[in-house]
Amino acid sequence: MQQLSKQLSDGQLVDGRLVDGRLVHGHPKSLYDVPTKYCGGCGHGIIHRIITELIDGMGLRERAIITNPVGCAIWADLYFDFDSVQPPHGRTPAAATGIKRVLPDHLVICYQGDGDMAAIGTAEMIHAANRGEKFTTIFVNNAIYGMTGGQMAPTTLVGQKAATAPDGRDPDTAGMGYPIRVSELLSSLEGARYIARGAVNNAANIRKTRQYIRKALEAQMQGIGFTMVEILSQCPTNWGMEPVQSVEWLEQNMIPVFPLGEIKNTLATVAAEPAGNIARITMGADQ
Ligand SMILES: Cc1ncc(C[n+]2csc(CCOP(=O)(O)OP(=O)(O)O)c2C)c(N)n1
Ligand code: SF4
Ligand SMILES: [Mg+2]
Repeated sequence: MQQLSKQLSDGQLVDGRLVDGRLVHGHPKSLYDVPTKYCGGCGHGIIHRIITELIDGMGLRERAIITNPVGCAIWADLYFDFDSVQPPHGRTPAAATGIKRVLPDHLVICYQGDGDMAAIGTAEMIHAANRGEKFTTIFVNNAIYGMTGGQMAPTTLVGQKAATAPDGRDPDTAGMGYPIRVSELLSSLEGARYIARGAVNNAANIRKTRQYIRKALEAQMQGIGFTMVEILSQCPTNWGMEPVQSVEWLEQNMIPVFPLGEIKNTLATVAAEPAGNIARITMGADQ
């Protein structure tokens, strides 16, 4: 018992966690200590927690700016105790581009849902990634439009029921298309330097997701181009499930379609060079 007390008192609080000690989560300074509007079992709150722990740990609260999406995380400015902006639906990459270009020494995070990013904001995101804009996108993929009542999103699984697909998403007879794998799509762009996909359905995946986000934020602060972490996240309310069932559903149904891991990692090779490894053509005056 004495040994345990000594270990606890020796532990240091870093990023809101005890390291070298064995217990206790502190409350991140960057996260207001208030009840949230999110439903029980929602993944957004876990993701907020990870982001704020990392911002605290990196000592960047005074230089952090987040662009909040239109979607259930539209409430995020009630929880994040650092600067935030609320652009129109899908336009957060454009806003994040402007902010990062004007304030390059700031940590700029572009928070987006799957409807926000992969439907209405597809053009903004593809071009921001292609230009190698130096902000970090946190892409919350819950395979549904959460805020507006469970309509089909571009990431809704084949066969998954939604308010606008009551018999399940049907690419063949109903022409609803297939789930878009945004991370794989953006990975083909030269300006995208780091893209990973995590999940928040269990402790191991949360831990791994945290590592991906840390890597992306650190790369951003080193001036390396576009970075993104996609996060598979549960929406028990619109999936019509209890929270426990929803984390199992995510594991069994979403992960096989959206595999976890680092999809693209060029951090070691590209460092802070200009985006793109395509050979540049030299054109003389006579050409
Ligand atoms: C221009 C515009 N079109 C449509 C909407 C309605 N709308 C609000 S949130 C939303 C979808 C949100 O889904 P998602 O981005 O997946 O976020 P989630 O709530 O699932 O986290 C839509 C279509 C809007 N607010 N503005
Ligand atoms: S509707 Fe879904 S995404 Fe929105 S707060 Fe509830 S569980 Fe979360
Ligand atoms: Mg969604």
